Amino acid sequence: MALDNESFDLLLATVQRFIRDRLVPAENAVEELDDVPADIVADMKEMGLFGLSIPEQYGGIGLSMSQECRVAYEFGQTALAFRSVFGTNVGIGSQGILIDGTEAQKADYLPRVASGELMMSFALTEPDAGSDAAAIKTRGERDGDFYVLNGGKRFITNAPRAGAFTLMARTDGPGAGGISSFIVPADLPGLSLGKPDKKMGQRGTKTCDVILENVRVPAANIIGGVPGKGFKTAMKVLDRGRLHISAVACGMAQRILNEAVGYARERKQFGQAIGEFQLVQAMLADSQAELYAGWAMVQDCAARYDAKPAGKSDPDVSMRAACTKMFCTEMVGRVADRGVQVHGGAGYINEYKVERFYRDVRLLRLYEGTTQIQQLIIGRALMRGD
Ligand code: COS
Repeated sequence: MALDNESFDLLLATVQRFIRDRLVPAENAVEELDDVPADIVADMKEMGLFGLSIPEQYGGIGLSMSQECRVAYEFGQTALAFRSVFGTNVGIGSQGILIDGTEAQKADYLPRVASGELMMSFALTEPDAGSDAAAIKTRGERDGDFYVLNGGKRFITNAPRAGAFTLMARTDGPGAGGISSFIVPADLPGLSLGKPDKKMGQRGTKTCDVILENVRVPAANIIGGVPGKGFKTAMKVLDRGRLHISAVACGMAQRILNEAVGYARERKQFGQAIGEFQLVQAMLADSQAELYAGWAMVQDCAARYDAKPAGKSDPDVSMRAACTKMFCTEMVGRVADRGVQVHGGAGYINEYKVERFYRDVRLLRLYEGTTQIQQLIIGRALMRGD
């Protein structure tokens, strides 16, 4: 699945214009409102951004992983809250259905996901199960043609905006094999939301708890129709998501580097632009070289992802996605730190955006698997000899 080159180039040019003319000028408004303005969300729907990764047969644009990463790189170059609005529809919220869903589930949900009419969100994490995803406690008890869900999900991105969740619950014994993935409409009786989380950064993104009290979900809403496969579905979704986040990290590194270079050219000390000093150039050079390495990893891994059979997991690609996520998200942390350093005291002041980006990128090393979880995935793959 991929969009033809000519159409993709047009899409990319439209996205670049949209980011430059609409999103960058609205960055401060997002920060103040702690939300993305409704007219921008409407434009995103109009542009088809909610359906970037959904195949054309379900009303989406049908980008390949390589193309999706290229678009994610562009959206990484502005406030991360913008991408987050449609990010779960393109990625972790909908991909479980696309990868492992039945034909009926795809036909029922994906067209509404692609248009943005239905916002979807991914509910795996719980208060006692973050990195140890196979330890989730949310239960799904079979009752005739239904499952009754009880439990709680934590830090769920876009939960306040979601019309439905891809939600993992335990339908059988302990461990990964006892977990099923459900499509859970947000308006089912017994489903409620916690207070919005107050976060270190990424203002304008929405996360909160999801509480399930005797929520009756049709058994037909188990993704793929077969219980016990939900953990693997979640892992496949995350492999893909980790690549997408890596591309976002590279985009943000590019933006921060641009800000730092711009400042280094303008700011004068000791009678010349600070960028003329080799110690400042060294910081810029380290950031450029690391960004180049990270983006090369994203492109290589996305090409490998596209080359494997669709929907099948490949341990080598999973391992490389973990390498890429680890490197790119750590890399953007270093680039952001240097970006602040190049700005000197101004880098600590809210008026300059590097201060905000420094806080925003911190999350990238945590969600969709911490750096330590990526190390664990890579280390295990090496020991297994994948
Ligand atoms: N694709 C397909 N299947 C996978 C897979 C992948 N990428 N990774 C693991 N599996 C399969 C395994 O092959 C195994 O299958 P079998 O039981 O048939 O052998 C099963 O899933 C269980 O795997 P494993 O034993 O490796 O599970 P662990 O409990 O040890 O957990 C980690 C593995 C730590 C990698 C997993 O829990 C994880 O990714 N944690 C981080 C969660 C996360 O990213 N949370 C963020 C939430 S979203 S913001």
